[in-house]
Amino acid sequence: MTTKLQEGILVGCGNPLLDISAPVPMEFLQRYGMKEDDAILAEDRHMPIYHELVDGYQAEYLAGGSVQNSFRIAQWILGQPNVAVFFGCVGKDRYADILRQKAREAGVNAHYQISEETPTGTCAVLITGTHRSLCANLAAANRFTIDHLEQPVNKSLIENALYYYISGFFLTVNPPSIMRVAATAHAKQRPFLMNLSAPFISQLFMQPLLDVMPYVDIIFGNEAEAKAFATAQGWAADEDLREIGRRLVALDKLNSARPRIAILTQGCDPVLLIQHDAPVQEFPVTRLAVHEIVDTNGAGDAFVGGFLSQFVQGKSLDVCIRCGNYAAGHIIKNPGCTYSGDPHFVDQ
Ligand code: 26A
Repeated sequence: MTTKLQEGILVGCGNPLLDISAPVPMEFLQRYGMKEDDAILAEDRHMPIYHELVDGYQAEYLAGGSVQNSFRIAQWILGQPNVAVFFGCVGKDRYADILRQKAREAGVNAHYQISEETPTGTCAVLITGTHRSLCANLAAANRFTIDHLEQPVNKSLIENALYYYISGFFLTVNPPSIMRVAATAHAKQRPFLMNLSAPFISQLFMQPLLDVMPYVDIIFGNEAEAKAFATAQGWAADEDLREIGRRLVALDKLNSARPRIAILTQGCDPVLLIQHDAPVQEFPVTRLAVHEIVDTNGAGDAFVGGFLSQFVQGKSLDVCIRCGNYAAGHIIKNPGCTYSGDPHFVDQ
């Protein structure tokens, strides 16, 4: 990176989770009623998963949480610390210390709210070949309250930011905080970016998602998430992804001077860029050989991280998306949403 960016120009909220990741047989997923490439919230019947992974499989502990992952990747590519500020709630325990340290190492300025009585959230990452299935036990992450954003230091961090990114996942925790950040972005005419995050968000949290949608300048999602949104909206179930993108872009928007953009990923098929009044653009993805793939956990988050690293530098959408693809390709070759060595993205 050549020019120095203002610190804290990117602000986001999310669920800080410690990932507990292990390769498991398909039978493991079936036993817990889970599907490949899905992400769910843990119910009581899923609670034994975490111990089972640690006791019976080769479990690895990795920093996780979708927004925090994206910000760590953006920081890795930027190479200048503290461009990104992250808010979320953790417990007072060893897992929180790990997350704090991993955020700091990556250069993310994490301002955690701390829950005294609830442990830090975890996410079981079940790896089956090139697929992954996520089961999040939010615990302390679910204790996030809007007061945290009202603390004077945090309030001014939000007001001074120029770009805002929040996951759809955070709709399960605290929609009022999302609305607060979205309203600030809107008042200051600064971009507010969101992610569909998982099919269950559209299935179970459609109303808060629709409430925030008028503020959303850029919406990210993958194929399954876009289809789940379409189905929940009652759009034709077999709707083509491009058409879903067009309809996402056409949903009501407060700032009509800046039409919404949808960016839809589809695994190793091309990324779609859908803009109002323009042909859909496709960005190819370099297909990795199976032996190069360590796990696909965090690929979508890394895509967003790469995108944000360029977006906050005012780069064109073309460069942002190509960097997203670069970042996703890199982290797939590493465990969880982690990187190795220096980034090698050339913006041309
Ligand atoms: C509310 N839920 C279900 C979640 C998550 C989540 N991050 C926030 N909220 N479920 C899984 N993740 C994170 O997604 C990453 C992979 O994209 C996992 O922690 C994992 O690092």
